[in-house]
Amino acid sequence: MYNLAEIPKSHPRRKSLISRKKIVDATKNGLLADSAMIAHGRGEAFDYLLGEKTSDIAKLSIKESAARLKSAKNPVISVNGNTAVLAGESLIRVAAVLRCPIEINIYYRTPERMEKLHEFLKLQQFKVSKEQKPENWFGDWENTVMSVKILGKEEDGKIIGLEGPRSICSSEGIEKADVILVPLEDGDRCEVLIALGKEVIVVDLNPLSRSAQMATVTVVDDVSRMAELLLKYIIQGTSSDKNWDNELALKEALKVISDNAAR
Ligand code: PTJ
Repeated sequence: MYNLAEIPKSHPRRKSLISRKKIVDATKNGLLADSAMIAHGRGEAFDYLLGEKTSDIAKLSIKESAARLKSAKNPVISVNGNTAVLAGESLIRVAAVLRCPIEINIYYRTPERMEKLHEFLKLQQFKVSKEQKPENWFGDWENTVMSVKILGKEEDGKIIGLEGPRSICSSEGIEKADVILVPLEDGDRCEVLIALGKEVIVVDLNPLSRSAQMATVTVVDDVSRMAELLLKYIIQGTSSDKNWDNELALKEALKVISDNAAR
């Protein structure tokens, strides 16, 4: 695999190559599920069709997500392996601004992966705490970032309606949450969370996936691009559309794909 320094800054697919490298390295380090690369490749294919940029409808969905997360009583950000590696730092910034926890919740659950992802996110948290605070955000950045709880290992909660290890969660995180951001989610967990009365915000490059179809708000965009914009919109402040029509948003995303394909 190439060295990042070898990719020219002007390379048209530089961002995509950097993401690939992150996924490859994290796989070698045991952070990711065996099928993480398959999931990433599937995402890449859709991103190609979306023009590798955040569409107008995705921007609108991110604004809606920002408003719902900001007005939630107990928001939580659920993070799996791919999300931690591609957007961990950005989502720690989002959690800091929202003052909400991050929960590591993985599909292919092993104690080793939980431990490694926890360590990885703690390191990222420390790194983010040393950065300049985001533009237009006021407060003590270092302390706010370091106060973000990284949950998941306690395994003291349950997602009622799911069987086996996938039902395990944190009582302080997903179990208690009213609004959950779950990038790269699996369809039946999304369905169960909705049935429990929670609002579920899904990020998925595939508008046809079951989770995309099941979510309260679906953002059809790459998780790393989405996370950066989400931070901006939360700080700016956006208002929620009480009549949000997710089906319409998904149709718009499909239209972006078909318009791009017809060019
Ligand atoms: O870390 P774990 O154990 O929780 O496992 C995580 C993966 C992603 C491996 C697991 O959840 C899985 O197998 O997912 P699927 O069923 O392959 O679904 C992944 C979905 O995420 C697909 O619909 C992809 O289009 C989408 N996707 C992939 N990469 C991205 C993405 N969506 C947004 N941004 C991406 N970068």
